[in-house]
Amino acid sequence: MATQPIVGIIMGSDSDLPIMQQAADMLTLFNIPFELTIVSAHRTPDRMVEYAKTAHQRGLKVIIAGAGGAAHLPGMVAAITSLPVVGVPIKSSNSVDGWDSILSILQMPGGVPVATVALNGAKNAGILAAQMIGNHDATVSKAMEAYKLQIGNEVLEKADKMQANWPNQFDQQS
Ligand code: RP5
Repeated sequence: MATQPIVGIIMGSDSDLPIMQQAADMLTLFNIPFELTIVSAHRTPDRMVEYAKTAHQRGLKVIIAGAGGAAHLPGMVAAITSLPVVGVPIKSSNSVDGWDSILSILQMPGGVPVATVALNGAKNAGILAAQMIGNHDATVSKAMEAYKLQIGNEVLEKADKMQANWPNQFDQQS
């Protein structure tokens, strides 16, 4: 496994880490080297610009950016870099109800997309980034196929257990 980070995980505050950690966990599962740090659009704007400007030349292929409330980090990073940006809306202490974070990240103008996952959906952000990497990495792609099979099998096992308790409710085995 290469040790040079190819995915950047950034977040507006350390208070976002319990959610953003889930993206890191998925990248770890797929053996994808990543870096992880705090970059705040509002509190460290120069650091944000520097991070986004240098991300490509530093070898990153995808950026996962999470923020809550007036969540400008993913969109502003996407405005600066040519890399794909996956945005994670976070329900934070300054969120009204989470919709503020979602809409701040989702409703980007034409020309500057952010691939926005669900509220607190950092797990899916990690998987989406891994899928992007898998386009050019057969090992990651195979691991992704195995992961999909595994989560499907987990559902089938649960269905079998449910069937045991409710035997006459559904008899299809697929
Ligand atoms: C956002 O404000 C951060 O991304 C975080 O979700 C939220 C609250 O930040 P803290 O006040 O906890 O540092 O910029």
